[in-house]
Amino acid sequence: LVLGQSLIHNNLMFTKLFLIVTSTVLLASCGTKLPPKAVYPIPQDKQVRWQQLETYAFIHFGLNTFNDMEWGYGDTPPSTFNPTRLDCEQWVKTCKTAGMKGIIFTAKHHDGFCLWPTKYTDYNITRSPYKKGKGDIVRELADACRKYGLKFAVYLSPWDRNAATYATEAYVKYFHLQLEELLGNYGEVFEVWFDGANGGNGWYGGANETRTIGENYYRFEDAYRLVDKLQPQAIIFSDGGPGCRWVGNERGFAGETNWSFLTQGDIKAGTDKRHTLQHGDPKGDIWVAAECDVSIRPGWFYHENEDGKVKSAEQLADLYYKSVGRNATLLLNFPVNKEGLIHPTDSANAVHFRQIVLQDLKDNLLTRAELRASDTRGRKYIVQNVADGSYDTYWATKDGVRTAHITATWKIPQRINRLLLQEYISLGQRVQAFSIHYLRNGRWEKLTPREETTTIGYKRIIRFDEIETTALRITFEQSRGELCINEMGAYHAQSRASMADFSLAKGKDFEMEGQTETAIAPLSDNNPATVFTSQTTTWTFRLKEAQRIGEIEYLPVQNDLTGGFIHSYEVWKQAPGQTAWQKVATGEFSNIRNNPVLQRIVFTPFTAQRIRIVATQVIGEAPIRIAELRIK
Ligand code: FUL
Repeated sequence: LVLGQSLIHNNLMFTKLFLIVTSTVLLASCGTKLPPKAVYPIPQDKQVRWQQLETYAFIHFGLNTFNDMEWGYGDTPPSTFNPTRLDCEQWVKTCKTAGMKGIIFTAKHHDGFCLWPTKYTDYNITRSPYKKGKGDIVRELADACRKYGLKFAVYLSPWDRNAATYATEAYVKYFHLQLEELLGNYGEVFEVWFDGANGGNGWYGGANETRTIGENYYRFEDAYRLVDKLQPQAIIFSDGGPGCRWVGNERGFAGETNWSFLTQGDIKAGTDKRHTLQHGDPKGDIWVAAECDVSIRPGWFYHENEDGKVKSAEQLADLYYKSVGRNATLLLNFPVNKEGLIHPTDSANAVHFRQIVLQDLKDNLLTRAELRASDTRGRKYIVQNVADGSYDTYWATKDGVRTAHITATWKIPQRINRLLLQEYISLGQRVQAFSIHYLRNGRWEKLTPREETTTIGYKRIIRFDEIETTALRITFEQSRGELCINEMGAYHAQSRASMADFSLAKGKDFEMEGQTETAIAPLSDNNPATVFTSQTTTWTFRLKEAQRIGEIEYLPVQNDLTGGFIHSYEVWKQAPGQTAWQKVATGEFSNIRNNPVLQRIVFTPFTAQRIRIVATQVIGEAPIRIAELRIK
């Protein structure tokens, strides 16, 4: 028996050895068949799956909804929470039709009011008239999500303006217990959302004071361990991750250049490193992709006076291109109203938005093109993989090859105005620069979209003015490693969002008459902190090429109530080849001083060579100060 055993053992050893030797020989003979080496940092599988969700919804609902507030103080009685027609299935069906893959719900906002019957505080839904105190909206929404196949997630505010113990150790225990209760009783969640706001003052059980907390006050490391234990598949959001990061603004856009990396320890909650959050850190050592949170209305919570300010389907489509199309996810907020429903305007615009995006990216012209690559790693990594619609197959280059191009050719000319690129991020984010050329009258001409062609990441969609061509060439010019591209698309989109933004800052598409380039620089840099100060009330823009114009956006100076604000305006156009000016719009920006949110003037699109904006009435103190001005 002993002898027999050792014979079997020897035999096994021999077989193992044989296998190792043969597989080594085989791999050596076709070494290029191995995938390229990962370029660190790389995402966890759950981070890849999370990014594949692309668009998901936020729902802000709570006492604020009933008190017309954004940040309740923590002292409003639960009796004011009284939705009369609440229907979580209506929220879920709306979100689903709008293409949202999941919903993140404000289970507790900064006012501390809990929308589930928590055992840890009385400041909760059981003390409200809703279902005579028997309601549990976290449960209702989790169930509705499951019923319609959406993922579910929770927002639990660390800051709590109701809790008497806030800023002491007792509160931290309470916060962790609440987290445990939420994560343990409502099934699977895909994300846990920890907001960075800590405004300081609050009701705090009647103390009515300002409280400050230290850097590690919430013991987030312990909270994260709890999440990993109870919900290992969940992504943790906080300003700096670890699962995903805030994009540094609440307006729904990521940087054109956007790396999915941060440097460990660099971003603290409530940080001001907005530039890093918006663009990522190219030298970072941890994978933390960006999430773009934005509300469909100016506020996060429902306010009746914002019923006329719901973002249009076109605006939402624009944000899709600036978030999902820039290597981030789009977290779109729906403020549920006092009845407990998503308002019909919000729902109509969101659904229409989805249709625009689907329509824009419906027909991938590359599936009918002949594709060639200047380099290919081997049979498993052929260039045809980029147009096969499968995420897991990709085109890759040989070891050491970091620049290459892909050419698509068609027998008949194609009209194109969108290009989609995806990197196989499981092996890291690599591309640092690329360019697009197309065949025009038999020559390769460089395409100059109005945005940077730098990073790609999980997904990048570039919009440009329509071209007609029989060949397109994408050149990957600089990369952190071998190229791994898993999907590419060329499309002819119909939507108005195809009208690219004109970038005043670059002075490329227009000139502003009578103003220096440095003066106009802040106008469309997407940074509300940089302000254009104007001594005049008339601004004339000369377009280098005549363009179709559909919209003007004006963001007044923020955080400064002195102004000056444009209250009433006129817009004039000069058509190509003409000298006469024609008035195309007049109007006013009501309530601009109290609520200096983004203002829009939408026209029936017209073609113009020059545009003039005149402020016919100014409020606040002169001079006029403009944070952003965009002509689209
Ligand atoms: C912010 C919060 O202070 C807002 O109220 C809202 O919840 C938003 C999503 O995050 O920082």
